Amino acid sequence: MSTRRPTFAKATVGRPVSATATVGRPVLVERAALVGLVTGGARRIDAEHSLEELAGLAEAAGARVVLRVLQERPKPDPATFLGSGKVDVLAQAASEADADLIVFDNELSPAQLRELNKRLDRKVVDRTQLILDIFARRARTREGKLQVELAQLKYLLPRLVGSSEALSRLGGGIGTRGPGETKLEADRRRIRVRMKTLQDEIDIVRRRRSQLRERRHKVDVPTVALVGYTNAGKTTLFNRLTKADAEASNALFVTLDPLVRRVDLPDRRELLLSDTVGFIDRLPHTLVAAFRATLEETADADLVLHVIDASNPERERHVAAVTRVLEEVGAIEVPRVEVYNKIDAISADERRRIQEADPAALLISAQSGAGIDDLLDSVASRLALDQERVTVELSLADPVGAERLAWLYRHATVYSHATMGDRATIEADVPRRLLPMIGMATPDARKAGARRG
Ligand SMILES: Nc1nc2c(ncn2[C@@H]2O[C@H](COP(=O)(O)OP(=O)(O)OP(=O)(O)O)[C@@H](O)[C@H]2O)c(=O)[nH]1
Ligand SMILES: [Mg+2]
Repeated sequence: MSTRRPTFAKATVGRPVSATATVGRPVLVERAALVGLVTGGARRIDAEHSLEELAGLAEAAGARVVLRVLQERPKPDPATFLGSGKVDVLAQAASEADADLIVFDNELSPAQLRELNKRLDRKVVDRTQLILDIFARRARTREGKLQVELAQLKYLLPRLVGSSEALSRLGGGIGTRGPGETKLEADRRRIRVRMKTLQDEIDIVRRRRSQLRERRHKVDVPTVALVGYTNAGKTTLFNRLTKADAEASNALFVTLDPLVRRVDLPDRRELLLSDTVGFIDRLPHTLVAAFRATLEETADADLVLHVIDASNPERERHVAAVTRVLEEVGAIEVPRVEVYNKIDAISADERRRIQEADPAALLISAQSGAGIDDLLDSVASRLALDQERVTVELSLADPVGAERLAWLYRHATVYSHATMGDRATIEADVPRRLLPMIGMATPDARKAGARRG
């Protein structure tokens, strides 16, 4: 026993766990220690939430979390990330918790990764590698697999330099799925060649996709894309709207490959709805790049439904992360509706707060079906092609005025909103057939009126 006591708190400590795989062969579940850093200026609570999310990622990758460590430091140590002394303490704590895998909540530099591998004498992976691993596990389609492999190789390439020792430590399990061992041992040149091949194949798939997309445009069926943070409930909503049966579960990154299905609208028109890969805070850049083609489909949609888990205390951070990715893939200009899901799991007060903060927000429960009819109505009106730009004056003191204001935010696209005392002037695009809802005549009625007068 060392005389130095670890200063880290342990999450769970127990015997090595084994689970039974579906084939009946016992497999060893990797025991993971999670390590986060609170740097100067950052809030501890944010780092805690991030570590919590990392635990969800580790579980999605098939590991069991046995230790959590949060270290405060003005900035990461360039050589050891944690600082030399703390690495020793971590090594001790990890051995006491019987961890065989150490996961860092940040992206480690190639040098840090090498050093930590050596000093900790265990497999070390960072957040990026963990996410890449989950994607490698989940990719089902050829395109998905190509994209993940490309991202993994991009990540691996700079880490190959003189790292044969670190690489030889990689056994099976997290951080090693995807490119096989022979590829890991291959030299950089061979990896570059493979990357080029992958990119070419992805380009072919991508061209086919864009042809399909053009064909969809020709038939003039509007497309609506579901986007959102991982686990927000996109697939549950997709299944409800399309009566499909795609896999939805509480694990992170369940959906990777895009799905497109038809949805019938209440006004008898139809639309194509797509479900796609979820986003996450600090989504590895290699993945955004590899999944660019998939994500860019979003930029081509007529409407984006941004699904938000209203019950998650971190929802604002999630919204910000999704907005960043939308910007990155050029989808920020597409008309977007925020859909707050899981309202069955929040209080009435909370629901009111969300609605007050964003009058255009739609509140739903994909699980119970609450708010779904409203959502469909709202989507139908926003997709209505025959819109008319109108300026409406409303008295907010009058209940009818307040009701119309709420209606406008849900069914029209509001461009400007000016208030003076209790009067509001709204400029908005309103579907023509819905003009009577705000007390205006439809164009047909106006023509008829003109003929009479
Ligand atoms: N309470 C509640 N849970 C919900 C609701 N909608 C979805 N969920 C649950 O949230 C979890 C995630 O749902 P998914 O539909 O898989 O979420 P996703 O956004 O597709 O997730 P990924 O594909 O993994 O990014 C599942 O356990 C669902 O059962 C809801 O309205 N209320
Ligand atoms: Mg999903």
